[in-house]
Amino acid sequence: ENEVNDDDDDDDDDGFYMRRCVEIAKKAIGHTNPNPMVGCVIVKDGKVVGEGFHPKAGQPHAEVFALREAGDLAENATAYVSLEPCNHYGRTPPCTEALIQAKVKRVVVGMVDPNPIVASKGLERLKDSGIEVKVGVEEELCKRLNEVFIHHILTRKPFVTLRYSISMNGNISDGLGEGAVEFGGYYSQLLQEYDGIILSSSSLNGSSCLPLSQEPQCKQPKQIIVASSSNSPVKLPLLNQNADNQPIIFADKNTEVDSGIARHGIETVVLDELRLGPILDYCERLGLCSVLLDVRGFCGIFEEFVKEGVENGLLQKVVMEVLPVWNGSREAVTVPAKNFDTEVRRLAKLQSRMSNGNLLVEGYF
Ligand code: AOF
Ligand code: ZN
Repeated sequence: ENEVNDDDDDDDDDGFYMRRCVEIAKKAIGHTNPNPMVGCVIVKDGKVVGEGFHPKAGQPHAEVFALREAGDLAENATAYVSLEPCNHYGRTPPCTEALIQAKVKRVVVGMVDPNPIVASKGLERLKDSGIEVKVGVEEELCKRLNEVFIHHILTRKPFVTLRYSISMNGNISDGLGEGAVEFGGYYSQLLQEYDGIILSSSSLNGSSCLPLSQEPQCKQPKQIIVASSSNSPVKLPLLNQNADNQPIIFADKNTEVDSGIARHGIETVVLDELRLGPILDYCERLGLCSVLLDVRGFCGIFEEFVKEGVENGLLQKVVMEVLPVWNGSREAVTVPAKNFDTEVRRLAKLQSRMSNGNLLVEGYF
């Protein structure tokens, strides 16, 4: 017979409050890099007495805000944190000391901090001071929340997601599905999440503006425009009118770039050979921790990028939108797959959901 005990109830509660941590951590989506998104909830006698999240690098950590709100009620309370509390002096002092000083009784942690300067030292410090510590509650959820942070802190390379839309017969579509850029649409969410977006100049020609998020006052990713000489010339009207978020253009020696672009102070980087690797290195130097490789109709250069990205392990994730259309046009193209070094590669953690009548499928390389 199954025994039901108090421990099981505790586990349920722990999961509940940890999911709340993740929910509030997401309030800072797109704003914390290079830091993680972290949420903290302080619970005393079954009641939430404090909540906090990390808003931005340089600002206090989640625990600090939650402890401030809880005040004296933090004594003998349980603190839930989606990421192991830090034990180092960085831009801010250690959260372990703040928790110890506040005399919390128990700390429940979603995941160990992969940052080598923290990596379990925070947990040890808490245990050494007599606090009860539990680790790994809703761990998968917490890891997904910080997939960019985990990858970036361990590799010092941007987390790269390949995004495209396809028809039911497997052709790449140059349009986005309905509702994708609307408030709450999946594409508009991606734009909020990612630090940078790589687009081909050919996918922009003809459109009067870049596919920016339509959400008011939200952050926009840095736009990286790849202008291969095999595509049409890059023209000025396509560029962003917003002076503090100008795009960067990557061109090859033969690309025709409108002279007005330089006059407007828009940076153009000329590479001998347009390759994904060097562009991502440049993104890293700009401080972009995550980059969306946004494919709108396959042009030659993006075909090369996908091949290079898959073969050299530069891509981490795929987001594919399946549109309810059959594309039988002459120009229809498919996702490049032939002549890859590795013939079949299994993606991990496949997930799918509907978004405005379109099917979204995500997976990890
Ligand atoms: C936490 N809670 O809310 C955050 C943590 O430069 P600092 O002081 O902001 O430290 C950044 C590092 O601290 C970051 O790389 C990560 O390891 C940890 N972030 N830790 O306990 C938080 N943002
Ligand atoms: Zn901290």
